[in-house]
Amino acid sequence: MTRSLVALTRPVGARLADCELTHLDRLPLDPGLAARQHDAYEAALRLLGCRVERLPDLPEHPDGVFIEDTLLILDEVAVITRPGAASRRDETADLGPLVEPFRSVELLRGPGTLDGGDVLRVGRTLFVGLSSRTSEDGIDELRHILSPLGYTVHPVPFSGCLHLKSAATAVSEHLVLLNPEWVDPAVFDGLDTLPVAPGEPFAANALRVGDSVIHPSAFPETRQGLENAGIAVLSVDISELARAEGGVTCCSVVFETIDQA
Ligand code: CIR
Repeated sequence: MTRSLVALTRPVGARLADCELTHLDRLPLDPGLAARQHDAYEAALRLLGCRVERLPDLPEHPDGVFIEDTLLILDEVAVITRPGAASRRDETADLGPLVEPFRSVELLRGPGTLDGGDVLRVGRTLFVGLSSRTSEDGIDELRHILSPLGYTVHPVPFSGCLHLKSAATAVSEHLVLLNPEWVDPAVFDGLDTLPVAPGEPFAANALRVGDSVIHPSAFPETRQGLENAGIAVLSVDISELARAEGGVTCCSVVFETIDQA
């Protein structure tokens, strides 16, 4: 029996330029360049030990590449979400059979909504952002599924960005990288916090893989802060995906699996 890391991804779709945008102005967007950056992102996941499994393209869904919003995978269970943007709701349609080989599957049925980008796990605590995509009802439904498994679910108010994990991510089991302008550090009472560098407001989105993080190369000062805190950083250029309001967490769902030898 060996434990290994799996990263589920989706390809960049040809319609990426028609993506949802909430806090950003629409800029020209080259899906070809985004796809090449996405290839390099997947290579970074492999470098950190993940087996990357690309799920099918969703040609009708401009935001399909941002798989994180559609799926949570915890040790015990997978939860298929009910995304808050109507244009994204059907991105979950094919997920059940794709995820069943890895976990038992639960489904958020609504009427509430929840995007995976709002769910920050630290140990057995889930901090869940209350956002334009994630409602109180969605959080309640998630709590109903996860409380019996021993998870505590905390709603978290924040502002200034699309998802909670644009404002804060866990870069180790006890350290949260955050933008204190967007989320109150007191939310993470009992954990250590590290602020992003001044002038790099979008730098709080880091993807933890094992003992390292993948982090956008656009934020070198925050990278320095992470390294000073003892975190190993692998930088990737995701500038084109960032124009679609995407970050490094939202392009994959990473989890541990046990392979029977
Ligand atoms: C959206 O607005 O839904 C996409 N354009 C971006 C989603 C980014 N997802 C994430 O940060 N978890």
